[in-house]
Amino acid sequence: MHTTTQVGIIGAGPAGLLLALLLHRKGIACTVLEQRTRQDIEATIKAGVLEHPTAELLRQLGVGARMDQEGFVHEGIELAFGGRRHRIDLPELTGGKTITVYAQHEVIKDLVAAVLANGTPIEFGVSDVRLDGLETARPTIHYAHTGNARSLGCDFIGGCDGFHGPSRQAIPATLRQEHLKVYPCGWFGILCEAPPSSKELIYAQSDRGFALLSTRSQSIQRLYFQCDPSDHVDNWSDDRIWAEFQARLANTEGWQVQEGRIFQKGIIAMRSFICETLRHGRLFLAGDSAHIVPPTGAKGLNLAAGDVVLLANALARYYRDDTEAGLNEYPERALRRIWRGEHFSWWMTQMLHDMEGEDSITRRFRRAQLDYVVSSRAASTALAENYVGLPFEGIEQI
Ligand code: RFL
Ligand code: PHB
Repeated sequence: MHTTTQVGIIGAGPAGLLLALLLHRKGIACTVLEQRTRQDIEATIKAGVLEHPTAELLRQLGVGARMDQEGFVHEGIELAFGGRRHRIDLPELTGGKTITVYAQHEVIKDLVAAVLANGTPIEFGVSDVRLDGLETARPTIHYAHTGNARSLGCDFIGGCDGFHGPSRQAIPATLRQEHLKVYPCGWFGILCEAPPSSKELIYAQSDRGFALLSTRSQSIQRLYFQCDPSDHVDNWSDDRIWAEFQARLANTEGWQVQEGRIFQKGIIAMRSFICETLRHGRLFLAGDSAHIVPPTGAKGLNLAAGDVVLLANALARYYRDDTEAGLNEYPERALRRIWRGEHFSWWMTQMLHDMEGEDSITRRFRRAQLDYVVSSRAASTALAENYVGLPFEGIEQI
């Protein structure tokens, strides 16, 4: 079966779903193709922190109601080292901006419901996705659905299929400009039933490595600690996990991590990756398909949102003014924000993690940097303004 649309979007993650909503507002038709089931994407545990501009974008798109009801606005984060916590006051340092803690799979539920409600088709459970004719005016996405061969003819393809998807791979390797840094550590993440240990997120640096206390609700907490990326969750009993958190968050302030039943465990790798070739003919990459950050800066989903605001505006300009000028500018404009987010994520990571094989001077530099960040208003401000998120370019045109 062959169908047609204006923009074919591959991937129903934050990038693909937000792009679909933004295009609908501009009167541009699209179809979203997703390899997993709706249940699966609505249950996958990923991000938790939404930047100020991302939360605003969700509100502007009419999908912020549940976030405002069930999410948590945080006005600070804490950096813990040397047995003490140091608060970074976000609104005070950024002219009133905050972050919102609201789980990515809840954002996905809200976005899927809104995309379907406005009549944009999402085909779940597709397989064998193949991109064709990218350098022609009418590219095609070939795929299979419930065993049947299908194709979607479109004017443009939004490659929003994450790091492992086929879109980036459809750009010839000789044309792709890529940058990769693999970190010698990973994150061990858990979800547990416990009350919050702290009112705000704690990013902790210790002699045993990094740990992060985050939250999901008054009764569910999200915690991470730095681990060997080749380690396995089966090596970590619940007792061993809690002993590690207690050791890394040991302090002289008389508070303790609240323990509880652990119901989810996982290990993630950490890398910085950028494919600067965001456009190939009629294919445009956005989100994790083009760039990955280590999670320390809480930037991945937020960068994806910034990309699709620019991409939707460029596509709208194409249909409105019959010009490719906006589309031609998309890579350069998007890459400015992407590189800023990449650098911030790397900076937070190197400041807070012990890296294998590092020398004693590097370790001492880290402490000197942490001391400076919490004691200088200029340095705290630099952290705060990046953490709450720099403004999305083109947001006024959505
Ligand atoms: P996604 O979310 O990976 O979505 C891509 C979608 O494409 C589908 N797909 C395909 N569909 C059709 N055909 C194919 N062949 C396909 N191949 C793949 C996939 O099934 C999927 O549904 O990419 P997107 O939309 O670019 O969004 C990126 C974000 O998901 C990611 O950057 C964040 O989760 C990163 N991240 C965080 N970001 C933040 O902004 N704040 C945070 O606090 C934060 N914390 C995190 C994070 C990521 C984490 N993990 C698990 C990597 C914490 C963690 C632990
Ligand atoms: C989360 O709550 O999952 C989370 C919070 C902060 C980060 C990364 C992840 O930097």
